[in-house]
Formats: sequence, C-alpha cells, structure tokens
Amino acid sequence: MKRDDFPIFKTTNRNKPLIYLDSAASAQKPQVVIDAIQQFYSSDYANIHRGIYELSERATAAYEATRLAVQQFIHAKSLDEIIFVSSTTEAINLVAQSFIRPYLKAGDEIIVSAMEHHSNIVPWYLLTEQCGAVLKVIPVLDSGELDHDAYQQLFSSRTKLVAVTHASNVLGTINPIKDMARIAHEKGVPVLVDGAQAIVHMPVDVSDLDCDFYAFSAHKLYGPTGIGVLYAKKQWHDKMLPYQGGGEMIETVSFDRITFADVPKRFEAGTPPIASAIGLHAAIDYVSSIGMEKMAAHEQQLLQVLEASLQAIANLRIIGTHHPKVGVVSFVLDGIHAHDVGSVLDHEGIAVRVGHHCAMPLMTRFDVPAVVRVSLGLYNTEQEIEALTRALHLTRKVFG
Ligand code: ALA
Repeated sequence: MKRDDFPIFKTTNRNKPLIYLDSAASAQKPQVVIDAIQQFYSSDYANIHRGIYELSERATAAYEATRLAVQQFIHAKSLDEIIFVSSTTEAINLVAQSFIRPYLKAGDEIIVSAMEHHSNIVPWYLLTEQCGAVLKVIPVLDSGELDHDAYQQLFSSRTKLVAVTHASNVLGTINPIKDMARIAHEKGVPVLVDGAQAIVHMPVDVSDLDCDFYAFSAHKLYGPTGIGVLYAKKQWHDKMLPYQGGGEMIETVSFDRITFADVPKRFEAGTPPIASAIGLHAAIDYVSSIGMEKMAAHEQQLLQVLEASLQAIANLRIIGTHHPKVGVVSFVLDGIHAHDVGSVLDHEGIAVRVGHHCAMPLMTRFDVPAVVRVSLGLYNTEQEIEALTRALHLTRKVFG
C-alpha cells in the first residue's frame, strides 16, 4: 500500500533492502511531505504574524491553514483549541505547568497509568517534587489491558487530572478513552490524552472522545519532526496560565505590566517551526487522501499475520495480547537479550526498536529488562513480516 510514495525505501540497511518496522518511534516521510517543505522554503518562506509584506502574509496564511487542517482532522469544535508545540512531550509539560501546577496544593492527586511513556509520567512526577502532588497509578493486567475497576477506585476529592495514553507504545493496547473520560467527568476531573501512538492508527475525534486535552506529534503521522499539537478544550483556556514567555504570546508589554494573548497564541512564544507546520499539513492531506479507516484496516490485517507468525516461534513471549490494539507488538525471546535480537535483525536489514521504550515502569510490571518491538506503518507488507520471521528463526540458531 503506497510504498512507492516513500523515497527511503530506495535505500538500504546494512546493504540489505530496508525493512522498516519502527514506525512507532518515527514514521517515514512520503515524497509529498518532503516536497511541501522544500517548496515552502524555495518560494513562500518568511517569518509569520510579523511582516506586512506579501511574502510574510503568504507564509502566515500557510501556517494558519495547518491549524485549520488539524482542527478538521481531529474534529475539534473551535480553531483556537489547536495549539502548536514542538512535540507530544512539550504538550504534556505545557498542561502540567500552565494548567495544573498553578492550582495544585500538596496532597492533590494525578491519575496516570502503568503503561505510560515517560513523557506522560515525568512531567507529573516533577509536580510531586515541585508542589507535593501525589501520583495514583492505574494497574495493567497481564493481558496488557488497563484495570478499569481499579481505575474507578483511584478517584478521590483530591484528584486534579487523569493523564492516560490513547494507545500504548509497547503493548499496542488501545484504551477506551471515551468511557474513561466519562467516568472522570462524572467526578469533575479533566482528562489529558497522550495521542502520540494513536493519531496515525485510527480516526481521532476529540469532540466525540470528550477529552479535555489531546497531544500528538507530526513525526509519527508521516510528517516532519519539530512540531506537535496540543488540543485544549476551550472551557479551560482562561485557566491556562502563560508557560513560556516571549514574542507573540503577549497583548501589551511594559516593565510594570504585561497582558497576555488568548490561546493559542499565549502558548506559541517565539518563532514557531513554520516549515514543519507546512509539512504537517501535507502529511494530514496525505493520510486523509488514503483514508484513516483504510490505513487502519491495512495495519490490522498485517497485525494478524504478525501475531500469528510470532506465536509460531518457539519460546517467544508476546508482551500484551489484549485487543483492540494498534500495529505494535512487543516480545521477548527467552534466553536471548532484546539487544542481541535487534542486532541480528539489523544485519538482515530489519529496523526494530529494542530496549525499555521509555516505559520503565511497564518493563518492571512485566518483569523484563527490555523487549523487542515491531511497529507497523502503511508501507509495510506481508513479505516483510515473512522476512522478520525468517530472521527470528536465524536469531534462535545464532544464540542457540
Ligand atoms: N515514543 C517513541 C517510541 O515509542 C519514540 O519509540
């Protein structure tokens, strides 16, 4: 499916044809995204929101057109609910520091889950050090599903936020965000969703999910690095205090008094990643032209083949068997360290990620030091999964 759109596949890995099974770390870029960025720098580039000349107006219009494309892509109700940031990580830190920290009292609680990426743990942990917040953790069952009964029990009168991933970067598990948000809202608690892994795998409708914040990065959506999105529900804008100070986020400045711009400008201090925004727009157009449902169907088909192939390998244990899941499968081969598996695969031209995947608490939960992770993109094929399976058999032979 659409493999020819990606020039990277003309290249090799260790002199073998590239088999890229690491899209959860970062997706490859289609030519249309690369072209859009090049075209922008060649013919439309200037700083934005500052110039009164035509070129700057053109650049500004292109940047703001991305905001509209994002709004439509994730079905936000209002354009000003779309804040451009550098990454999912920045989006989460922004909410922690601008929306939670100013109101937090020692002993207030944040609910996270045991399957979170460090980027949805550390910003909250920092609040425990900065102002005495307490982290409450939703356990993960052996299947890789969240313990939803336990989730309901974690709320108290001190709960200030639920911060949970839409899809696990290790287990692939898709969490029932709509239900989780409903439960949180019944208790008056807002919900932040880490959408880094979900955004590329399924249609996302923030209005239907009814989450309060949704964060994702462009680079996992076949777009460029350096830009991410924070969706922030309008209801909370007045409570979100300035996070980074600088140009463009103000209304008026004197040495005695500064007044701040409305959201989203309040959170877009300094010159933003303009060209990356143009690339993000091209990526959204690209995936929309294929159709998110069609992409998801392709990945689910490959996922079935992948899981069946892996299950047929002796002494291979898949970590996280719960469905629904995105096209991400992690496993351990008993007796062989994940890094050794990764090295053999690398020499066969196969790129996977090995290690703790920035999810150390999850490694502890499953009592493994590291796992091998295979993650799928729209360009992957069944032949590549066959090659992976052959290489895993070879790994067994090499390491006995
Ligand atoms: N968060 C990315 C991953 O899971 C980098 O690989």
